[in-house]
Amino acid sequence: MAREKESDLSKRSVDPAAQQMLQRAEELGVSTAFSRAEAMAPCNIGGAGMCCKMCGMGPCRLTKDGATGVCGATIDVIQARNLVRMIAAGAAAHSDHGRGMAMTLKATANGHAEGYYIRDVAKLRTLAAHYGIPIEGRSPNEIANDLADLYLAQFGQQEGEVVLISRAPAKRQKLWRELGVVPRGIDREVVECLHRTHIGDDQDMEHLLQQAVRTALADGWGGSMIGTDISDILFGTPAPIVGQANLGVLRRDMVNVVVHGHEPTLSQMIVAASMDPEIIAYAQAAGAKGVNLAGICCTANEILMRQGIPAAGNFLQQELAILTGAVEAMVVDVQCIMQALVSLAQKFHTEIITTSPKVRIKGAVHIEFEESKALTIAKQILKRAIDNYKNRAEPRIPDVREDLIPGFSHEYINYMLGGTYRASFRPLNDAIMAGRIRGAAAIVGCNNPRSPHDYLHTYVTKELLKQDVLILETGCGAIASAKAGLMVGEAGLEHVGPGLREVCEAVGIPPVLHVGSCVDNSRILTVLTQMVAEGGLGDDIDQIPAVGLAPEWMSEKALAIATYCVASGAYVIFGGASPVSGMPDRVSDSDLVLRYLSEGWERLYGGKLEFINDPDEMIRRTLEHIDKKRAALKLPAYDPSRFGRSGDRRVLELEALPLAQRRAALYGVEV
Ligand code: SF4
Ligand code: MSK
Repeated sequence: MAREKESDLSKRSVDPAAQQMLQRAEELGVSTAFSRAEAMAPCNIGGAGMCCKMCGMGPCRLTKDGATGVCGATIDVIQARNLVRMIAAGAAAHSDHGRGMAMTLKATANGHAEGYYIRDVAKLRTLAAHYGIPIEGRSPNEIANDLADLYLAQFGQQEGEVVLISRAPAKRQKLWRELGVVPRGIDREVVECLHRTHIGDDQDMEHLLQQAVRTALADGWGGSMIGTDISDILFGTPAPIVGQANLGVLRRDMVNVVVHGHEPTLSQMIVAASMDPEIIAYAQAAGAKGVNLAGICCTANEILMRQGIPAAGNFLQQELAILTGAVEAMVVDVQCIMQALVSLAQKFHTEIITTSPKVRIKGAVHIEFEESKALTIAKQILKRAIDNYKNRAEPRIPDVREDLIPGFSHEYINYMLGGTYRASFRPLNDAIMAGRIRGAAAIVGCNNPRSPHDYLHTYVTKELLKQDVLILETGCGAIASAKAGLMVGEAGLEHVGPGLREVCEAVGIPPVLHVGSCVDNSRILTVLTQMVAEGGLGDDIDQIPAVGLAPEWMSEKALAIATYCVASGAYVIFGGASPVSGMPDRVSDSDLVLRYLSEGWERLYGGKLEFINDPDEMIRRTLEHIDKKRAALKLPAYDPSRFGRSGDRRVLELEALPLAQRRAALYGVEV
């Protein structure tokens, strides 16, 4: 019986900390996303994208060949409209985050943001110069004011091109112009998606999906990139730092405050406030050693990458953190926050505190964040959490945590490969060209209780590492790898292919690079662009031996990310269900949209989106694609037997030999 229980838990999560908390949820008789997913069978018509509720004549559910909605809409149009709206919502979420960052930069430049200042002046100047903003003889605040104005203008712009498009490879920009998908203004593209999908508007599947691409590009090469740029300018461009991940980062002897969501504006101030002597003294007066901050989801990634603040977990661990009974306050901003947190928290002493003017949850405490009083509000929140410490009952914190080294911004990747005087992507390109690194994979995205928590992320990551594929990760996928111990220097290198291992040992990097949060997928676009610019791997992103994967996706933002990556030339593989799967076994041609996302988009953009459930098939197709791209570039075929005779492994082998043999191996003769 006990063994049966254990195996049930392992079907829900591969993370031992999560398993312990799921066990606790069962003991307490409380529900979690895991148990609710089991109780909630997905609707097969909606899941196939074949239900339309765009007007009051419906909802129309199309389940037979030749069926149409009341208005005559066909299945492919209904599926495309549903998908376009999901992509628009995802792009809106990311981009509104970017807008918030631009407004904070403007307020900082004009002295209206308490506690903020410009930390990365070099990045500010580099970006400003790229856009033709004068920098010589001007103060950082003057330059920042102009950059903020330029970025804010991208949202309401009506004509022309979103300026960040200029950072893509020249050939790609030309293709986008020819195909009519260059975004004109970020808000305009999102609004046009909503307009076109209203009853009686755009009713051509391909034309609808063209607008989806334009909107997604406004996210990846627009709103998200703005979010990343300004976060770096205000809070510092990430560089490697030591961190920890998993629920075991919560402390018995400290007030635990978990920040959750996406925007770094408030969480960075909470980090600063938690180190303030006034707050530390306040916590000590309450009987705690101090305030322990930890993050969930992408807020975690933002403060982990920059300050090494530990990550308590990824998306599916937000409820599990509360189940420890050790969290005094969970402070949330925007995106990926489950409503269920409030009712769960009421069973413990945890307070859920909403802070964004955009997000309220019934039953939560609302303390609205304002930049002009940021530090004051951050201290107010922390004092409230400290006051709650006395209400904590005996906590149950899993003793599970892993070390990691996050902080691989594209600037740092550039620097680490060449050092201060010859920073460049040349060594990375050379390693790929030589076959030492077979190719690259970006493994990103969420958790989804429809598949075992973290299983697909970690399985696919580990298998690709064996095949000498360098991995870049963001979002909840990155936290999964961190918890699995794949982001620590040399740890786990024995499971890495021989060529990649040599590179990791030579450069001193983990084989899985933590690149940031969801909006920081824009960093991956920049890495790919810089690889193109470096030369030797073709003249556009679609020629690079690289694949993007989101094995456990669930959010609409993930679909926007997939779409801008495809339009940028990448092959993208999603695990789990497709929102436009159709039911080709019951309704022929209900997979028209699905096929178009693959074959149609590949013809246009050189990238494609596919949904694959079987992890081994994901890996097979990833490697097949990488090898196909290698062959097209006329690079040597991947051959791991050529590598692995240098680096640390060779040193260890030599050290194990008797002295005479070691000398013979080193010098070719016995000396
Ligand atoms: Fe039905 Fe057409 Fe209305 Fe959709 S838009 S709900 S298909 S009538
Ligand atoms: S938090 S969008 S669950 S990655 Fe960015 Fe994680 Fe996906 Fe939210």
